[in-house]
Amino acid sequence: MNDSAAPVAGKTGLEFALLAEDGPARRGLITTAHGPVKTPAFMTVGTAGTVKGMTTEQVQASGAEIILGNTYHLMLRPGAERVARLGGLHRFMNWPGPILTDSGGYQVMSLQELRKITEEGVTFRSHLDGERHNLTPERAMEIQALLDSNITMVLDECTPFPATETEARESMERSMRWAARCRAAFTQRPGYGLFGIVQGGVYPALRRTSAEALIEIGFDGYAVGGLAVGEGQEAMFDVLDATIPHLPRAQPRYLMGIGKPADIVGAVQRGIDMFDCVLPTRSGRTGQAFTRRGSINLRNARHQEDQRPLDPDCPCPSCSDYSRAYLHHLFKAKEMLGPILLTRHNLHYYQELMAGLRQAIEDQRLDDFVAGFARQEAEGDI
Ligand code: PRF
Ligand code: ZN
Repeated sequence: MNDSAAPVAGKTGLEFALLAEDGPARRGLITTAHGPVKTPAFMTVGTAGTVKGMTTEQVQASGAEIILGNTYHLMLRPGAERVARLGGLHRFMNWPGPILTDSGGYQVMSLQELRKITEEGVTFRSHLDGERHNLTPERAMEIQALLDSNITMVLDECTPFPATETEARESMERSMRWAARCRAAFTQRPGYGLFGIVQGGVYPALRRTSAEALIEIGFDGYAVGGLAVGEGQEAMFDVLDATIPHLPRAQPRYLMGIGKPADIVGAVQRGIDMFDCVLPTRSGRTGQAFTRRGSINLRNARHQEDQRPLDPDCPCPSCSDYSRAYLHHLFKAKEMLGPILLTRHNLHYYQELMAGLRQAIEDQRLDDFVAGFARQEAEGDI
């Protein structure tokens, strides 16, 4: 504990308590209107009002405290106004805990071929029925309020990679103008917050300018966007090293769309508090499992008569109740239980990793924990 342990009331009503530090790494607690979130936290992705293949009870049992929803998908189907009439996203999907929603800009750019960015916002055609839609900073705030999102993200542009410094600057500057419009349109409520998103590509000076512009506007937390777009882990860590020192110590930091277990570990060491990624759920559906000895594919023939659990050190029911041979069979037979059991395991793996990181920071032994993590991953599956 140190003198910053008392909760810091965010400018718009989200509290963040910094409980312990180990070098740049932090152990904290975010308090939302729908409950607390221990950090460093991994947010399970529930894009379209569901964590694919999982009941919310299974998501909770994995140790997840907060899930992520997507403005883009929910505005198209079933529609934000409809979700609001049905009592908000928590009630609609039976998830009582905190929800963070991404703002839609990133999903429009990555999922839509027919899209146009102007100063006003993004125009695109629905991938469902071809209908035209407009997403402005103001509408992105309105949609996330209708969903009843606890943590709202500003509308931004994830600058494509590679980009010249001029391209990255122009893109970042527009995202900063959008961030100011989002802040002006966001309605403050206790237990709810708005996060800004740092952009600037791989250019340290642009990242610093972006961080300073957001701090000047004032947010409850700060995300680092525009990464995991093909730059590689070393360049990503370089961007974090150039960005994090310019972010406020007393507020949460969120690395968007990251990542592999080793990416998360390195980012926590550098001072990131929150993550989200489709990897545990998406790869669970294709037969890829994350284990303490690296990742393995259950479709591989070497598992066909292997009676051992997927990961002997994992406490999850997919590992205690089923063999690798059975999981292999489910994937070969294209049975839906395969993706369900593997997604559940992967979610447990990610949450166990975060719990290990949190405990190591509390105990001031993060370096030892990271060394052990790397050693085990390198040993491989035996
Ligand atoms: N912006 C938003 N969401 C995101 C990203 C971003 O830059 C990324 C980075 N690839 C993932 N999700 N709004
Ligand atoms: Zn397991």
